[in-house]
Order: sequence, then structure tokens, then C-alpha cells
Amino acid sequence: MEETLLIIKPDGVQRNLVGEVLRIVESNGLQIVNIKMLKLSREKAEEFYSVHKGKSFFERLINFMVSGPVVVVRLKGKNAVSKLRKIMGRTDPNEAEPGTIRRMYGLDVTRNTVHGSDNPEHAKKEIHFFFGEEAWER
Ligand code: IDP
Ligand code: MG
Repeated sequence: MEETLLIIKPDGVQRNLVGEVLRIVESNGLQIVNIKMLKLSREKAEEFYSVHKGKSFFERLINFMVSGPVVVVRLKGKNAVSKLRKIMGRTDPNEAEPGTIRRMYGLDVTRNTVHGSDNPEHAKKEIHFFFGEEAWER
């Protein structure tokens, strides 16, 4: 069983899409292991997205991610990482497949409603980032 990290970004929380995103995720066979709502500090957001530091969209991304609360979700399931990426769709909602979360709900390439880990290694790190030691203890 693989694990992955989902974040419902500020635009999703703000538009009352938490239930809808979780419904889609759960109905695709991914199970919620842990979940919480929080507001990212600028420092935490920059650390989480540190691989994108220096890119043209970095400031816009960080400003967006600290603009309101997010919901972080630890998920498990068969091929959880690739399954979540598939149901999310591509980064730019305009390029995402019909029926994907980003295509249905994303507003633009920044405000694209959800984050999902891009590989199992990063998933472990991201789960630990938000759920700390309890992530290892389970
Ligand atoms: P991903 O979320 O599909 O993995 P990444 O390339 O890891 O995409 O980028 C992280 C986040 O940064 C995206 O989800 C999006 O919010 C934002 N982002 C990525 N590329 C752009 C861009 O070209 N313009 C504006 N924002 C972007
Ligand atoms: Mg990414």
C-alpha cells in the first residue's frame, strides 16, 4: 500500500470544495489516513515549495498558498501517488483532462485547487513535513 499527500489549496477551501475533492479522492479508492486544516506561514510555504525557489512563478505561488487556510490529507491506496496525480490532472487547468479536479475546479495555473506528491519519495517527505513524528509511528 502506497501513501501520498494531498493539499486542498486556499482557492478550494475558500470555494467550499473540500467535501467535493475528498469525495472524488475517496471514490477513486484512496483512503484518508489523517487530515487537518491549517494556515501556512510564509516560511513553511517556502520550505514546502523550495524546489521551485528562483522560478518566475515562485512569489505568486507562495502569496497564494499563504492567502487562506489549506486542508492537508494523508492518503493511502494502491499506486496512491500516480492515482492522485491522474485524478488531479495537469498543473494548468486548461491543459488538464476533462473530468479531473483541476479541469473541473482550477481557476488558473496558480490557483489550481489541489497539490499531490509527484513521487513516492517526495510523498514520504511531504507527509512527514505536515504530520511530523506521528507519520513514522503509524
Ligand atoms: P504540480 O502542482 O502539478 O506538481 P509544479 O510544477 O510542482 O506543479 O508547481 C507547483 C505549483 O506551482 C503548481 O501547482 C501551481 O500552483 C504553481 N505553478 C506551477 N507552474 C506555474 C506557472 O507556470 N505559473 C504560475 N504558477 C505555476
Ligand atoms: Mg509538483
